[in-house]
Order: sequence, then C-alpha cells, then structure tokens
Amino acid sequence: MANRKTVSVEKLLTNEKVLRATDSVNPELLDRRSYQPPICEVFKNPYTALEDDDGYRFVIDHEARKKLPHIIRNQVQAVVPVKSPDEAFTSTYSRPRNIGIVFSGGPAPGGHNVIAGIYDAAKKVNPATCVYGFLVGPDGIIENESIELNDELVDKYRNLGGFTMIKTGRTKIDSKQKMALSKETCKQLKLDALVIVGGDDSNTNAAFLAEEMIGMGVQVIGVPKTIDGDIQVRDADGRVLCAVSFGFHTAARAFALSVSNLCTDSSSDVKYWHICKVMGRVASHLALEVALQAHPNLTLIGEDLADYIDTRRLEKAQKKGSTDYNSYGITLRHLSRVICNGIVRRAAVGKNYGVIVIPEGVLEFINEIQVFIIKLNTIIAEYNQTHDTDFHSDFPLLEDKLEYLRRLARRSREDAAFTTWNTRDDELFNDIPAFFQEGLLMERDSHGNFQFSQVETDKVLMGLVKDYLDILYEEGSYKIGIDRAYFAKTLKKEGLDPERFGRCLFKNYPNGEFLIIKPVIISVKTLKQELVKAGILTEDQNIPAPVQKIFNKSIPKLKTQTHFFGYDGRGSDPTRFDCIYTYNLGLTVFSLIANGVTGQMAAIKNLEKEFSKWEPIGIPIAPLMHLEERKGRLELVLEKSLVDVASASFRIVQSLREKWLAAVPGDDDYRRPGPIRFTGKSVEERPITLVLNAIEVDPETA
Ligand code: FBP
Repeated sequence: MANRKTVSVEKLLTNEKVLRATDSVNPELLDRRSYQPPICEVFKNPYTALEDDDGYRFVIDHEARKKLPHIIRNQVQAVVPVKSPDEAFTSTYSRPRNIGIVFSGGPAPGGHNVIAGIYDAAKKVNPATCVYGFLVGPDGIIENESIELNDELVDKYRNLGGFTMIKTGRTKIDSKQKMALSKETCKQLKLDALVIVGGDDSNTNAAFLAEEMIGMGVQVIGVPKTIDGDIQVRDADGRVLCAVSFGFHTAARAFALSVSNLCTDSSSDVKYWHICKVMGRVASHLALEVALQAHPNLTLIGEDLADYIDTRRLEKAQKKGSTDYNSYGITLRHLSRVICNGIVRRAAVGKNYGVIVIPEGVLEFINEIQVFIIKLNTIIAEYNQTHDTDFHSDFPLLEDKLEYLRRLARRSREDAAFTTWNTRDDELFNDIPAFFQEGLLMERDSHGNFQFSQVETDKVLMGLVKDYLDILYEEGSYKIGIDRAYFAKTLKKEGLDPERFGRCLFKNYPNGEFLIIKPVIISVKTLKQELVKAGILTEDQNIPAPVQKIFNKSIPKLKTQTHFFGYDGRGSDPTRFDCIYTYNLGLTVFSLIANGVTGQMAAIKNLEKEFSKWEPIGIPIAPLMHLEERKGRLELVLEKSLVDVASASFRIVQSLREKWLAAVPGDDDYRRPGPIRFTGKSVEERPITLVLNAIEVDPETA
C-alpha cells in the first residue's frame, strides 16, 4: 500500500483501458446493433402484393359500422410475392413517399426494429422516401413535432429496447380539435402514410384516424404492441390472426429472470417470502408466462380468481332455498386465505420462505374492488364532464375526495334515482386503509383507464395475509415443521429422551418427517403446561434449553420483501424472438403502405410455429371493435384479450400448482430461465404460453 503511486484523475481519464471500460459503447451494444434479423420468405422478393383472405369471419358491431363506414369492409390480407410485376405496379409501389411513425402508450421491447423494418424497406424501394418520427407520442402529431429519420439514427437503435429514438406518450387524439391539428400536420408534412405503433387504445385511434383521413389520401396503419400480451386477435370462429403482441416475450423473460433469482436467494437464506407484483394492467398473461418460466411457489392469475365460486356459501344458501349471488367471484379476504394456505402448508414442512407472483391487475378481478373501480371511474368522468374541470385538481387531498363521496352518498338518500354511490358504498369504502383509498381514487390515464401500476396491491393483500396468519397462529394451526432427525439430535446432545418429549410436544410424533407442535402449545406458558401435564416437568422446573430451542424454531415469523417488476423489464433489450418479430412487422407495414391500404394492422400469423411458417398479414381494425365502458361512457374500442382459463397453458399451470408450491419435504421445483440471450445455442425461440397453446390447436407443432 505504502508504495502505491497515485495517478492523477486527469491522467486516468485519458488511459486507454479506462476509456474502454467506461465507454457507453460496449461489445454487447455493438453486437446488437449489427445483428440482422432474418426476414420472412415473402420479403426476399423485391415486390409484394396483398391478397384478400375472405376465409375469416367477424361479428361486426353496429356502432363500428356507423362510425367507420369506409374501413369496416376491410378484409384480412395476406402479403404475397409478386414474381413479374408490370410497370404500373412497380411505379406505384416504388414512388417516393412521406411516412410518419409514432409510438403510443408504454414502451415495449422491439419498437425500434419496427422502425428499422419500415425504414429499410422504404429506402430500399425508393431512397427518396422520407420517414419521419413523431416525438413523444401522439402529441408529436398534434403539435407537428417530428424528426426525419436517417441511417445514423436508425442504426444506433437497431435491436435495442425502449422507444428512446423518438420517445412515446399516452395522449389520445380524441377530440375534433386534436383531430384537426393532426390532419394539418399530415398535410404540412405531405404524409402518404401514418404508422401508429400502440396498444388496444392506440389501434382504436388508428382506426378513427384512418376513417378521418381517407379523403386526404393518408393511409393509417397500426402495429399491435404491448408487453401486457393482451392484444391477441382471433376471428369470430376463434382462428388466430395475431397470437401475441410484441414486447411480451422480452418483458416476461426479464421478469422471470428476476423472479428466478429471488427463488434462488429465498431458498438459500430461507427466511423471506418474496412478494412479486408483475406488470400487466388487466390481463395476467405476463404472470402466467413468468409462472411457466420460473415456477415460483404461488402465482395468482386474475382471470382464474374471477371464476371462483364459494361453494360453501352457495350450498348454505341453497339449503335455505335461495341463491347467494355473492358466492360468485372472489373477495380480497378469501384471496388472502388462499395465500395463507400456501404459506401455512410450506411452513409445516419447514419451508418458511418462498416466492409469490401477483399480477398487477389482480384487483380488477376481485368483486368488491371492481365495483369500486367502475363506480369511481364513472364519478370522476361525470364530475369532469359536468364541471368542465378536473376532479383531481378540484379535490387535491384525500379528505376532500372523501367528503365529495359523502356528499354523493347523502344525495342517494335524498334522491332514489341516484344510485352511483350509496351509503353502503361509502361505508365499505371508509373501511379500507387510507393508502388504498388514495390508490382507488387516483387520476385515470388519458384513456380513462385505472392505473393499476400505481396501486400497492401487494401491500393491501399482504396486510390481510398477515392478519389472518396471526389468527391461525393463535388457533395453533400455523407452525414451522421441525425436521425429525434435527429434533432427535438436539435433544440427545443434552441427554434428553426424544421419544418422551416428542410424544408430548408434537401432534404427529413419531410419524412425520417434519414434526408439528401440538395446536395447544402457542406460548412458553402453554408449552410448560403440556410438559407438566405429561409428567415430564414439575411446576417448579424450567423448560430444558433444547426443548425451548425447538419450540422457538417452530414459531413462524413471516418476513416479506415486496418487489415490483414492470418498468425494468419493459425497458429491457428485446429477445431474439422480439427482434425478428418486430423487424418483420416493419417490413409488413411497408408492404401494406406500398399496396395502398388503410385501417389495417400489421401482424404475423403462425408466430407459434417455426420461423419458416411465419406469414405476414394485414388485419382489418374496424371489424374488431366493440363497445366498452370508458370514462363512464360507452366507446368503440379494440377488445382486450384476457387469459383463457380453458387454454392449455393455463390448465397446465393449474395442474402443476401443487408441484410448484412444493409443500412437501425436499427440494423446490424452481426453474432457471437464465438471462435474455441474443445468440447461442440456448436462445429461447418463443414464449412458453404460445408454444403450449399451439399444441392443442395444431398437434403437429407438439
Ligand atoms: P401499454 O398498454 O401502453 O403497452 O402499457 C402497458 C403497461 O406497461 C402496463 O403493464 C402498465 O400497467 C402500464 O403500462 C403502466 O403505465 P405507465 O407507463 O403510464 O405508468
């Protein structure tokens, strides 16, 4: 130490090794930027055309027919090669164009490759084509804030996560004024096509923009994106057109790695239950995929909970000749019992640790909470409409909001026609903790959606879990099982007879591999009483130290660590699957543009199959729309796809639940998905849920 020469920081900063080690451009980044995703066979042709595929059937909503007359008759279109194009075709296909691209909604890994695919295809066909990126989401269209993309910019972000290149935002183009400004921007930039990369709400927007701009000759093409995996498109006969949105695979793999690491840590220091909330605003697709990837001990799936029937309650009512409708659907309290059951059963075999995965949107599936969310959505939306102000600015504090709700409850007592918020609602709402009330009253996003990511769902649930575990402990049914060999060794070491003490202390002695202290023994006092009753101790004798030690070990202390996996995985660099998928989506978008269609969504069919079977298609957006309640009003939107509890992937997870809970002596069944790999032998091909669901549809893929 004494001889170490200190080099000045100035000098260090010019050192070759220091420069290399601290450069933000590292080998991994260079590998990613230089990776060229394979392209679908059809794109190896210089020209592609579209063929209507009228084999798909859609049940068209009356309102969609009325509001989107110009695009409602669009068909599914297959992208096909053009072997010998005539001149008219090539000149239309290759004419110089102005194309604008916007990201809308939350980032999803792979977005940059959609841009790269569009850019490469467009420039290859005609280098004079200009591709613009609208900045910070739809606001960029409304305010005409855009940049022209060039090689340098596109190359910088190839195969990289995030939407960093042009950023994103959640503004909805939902007013006449915003629509007029958007049209003006398209006019000023002389746009031929506008590409909207977004979720269900953004593709809904794309359909309306397509309808509005048809007269201006601006084509509007959507690209389904969301890590939530809830844009899955099927026709009316259940035939899959888009099995999964891009970004889902990457986010699920990133979450699964973190969950898997926690499984490893938790089964090493054996003292924590890790409570992992994973993103997915409503649907539990991400949680289901994480379950398959990492095998945590307990994974809640919202859609499964919604199907819950309290048979005991139902039967009780049936005996009285009535039907108790409250028996259908799960309550928060019951859900907390499901979690407790897992914790108690693992404790009984000495496992006072584990990992639980809770989907971010689970509250949406819990009866009483869903009612609150819907009612409060309506109240906030109605307030904003009536007063033309903002509920949250007018009532900044929780107390102000609660007072407003109390006023509504009073109104319901005076006016029988007003049923939105009654006295019972108000009483129930006042029973829940303040932090949760704040969560439920929080500002909705610009689409009127409840922001589940902002609510501490895990805290709400685990609060109930802890309360119920305390009750179970008092009842004597929540104990840590003691390894029989350890018990015998501990007692023998101090010259005590394990047989004699064992029969007195444990309810399952000598048969259990893990011994459970008798329910009556819940304190040092009750322990002593049992020993005295069995004639092992007299009143004035102390409990022997080894027995005290065993008793202490049997007392469960629930220590939890909570985690939220969302923004981290959403920002991850894409898996190879998402890189390839999105680049080909970009190529599909260009084909749709070059062939002059509008109101279509770019997609790839057969994602569940090997790459050579992938088929680029255009999906008509308008026929997919239906009416849904948003901001207290019925609006035309794209339907979100929830986890299908009859699907193979869900049923497989359901039947492996016991195995993964591992409430038996021995090892847990954790799976190590490993980090997101980009190259190499072990690169995963596609989401596990996709693979499993496809087996049933097409046994050939099995
Ligand atoms: P998109 O539907 O826009 O893709 O966003 C999904 C999501 O990541 C959800 O999983 C999450 O609930 C939400 O965005 C978070 O929203 P925000 O980024 O506004 O906090």
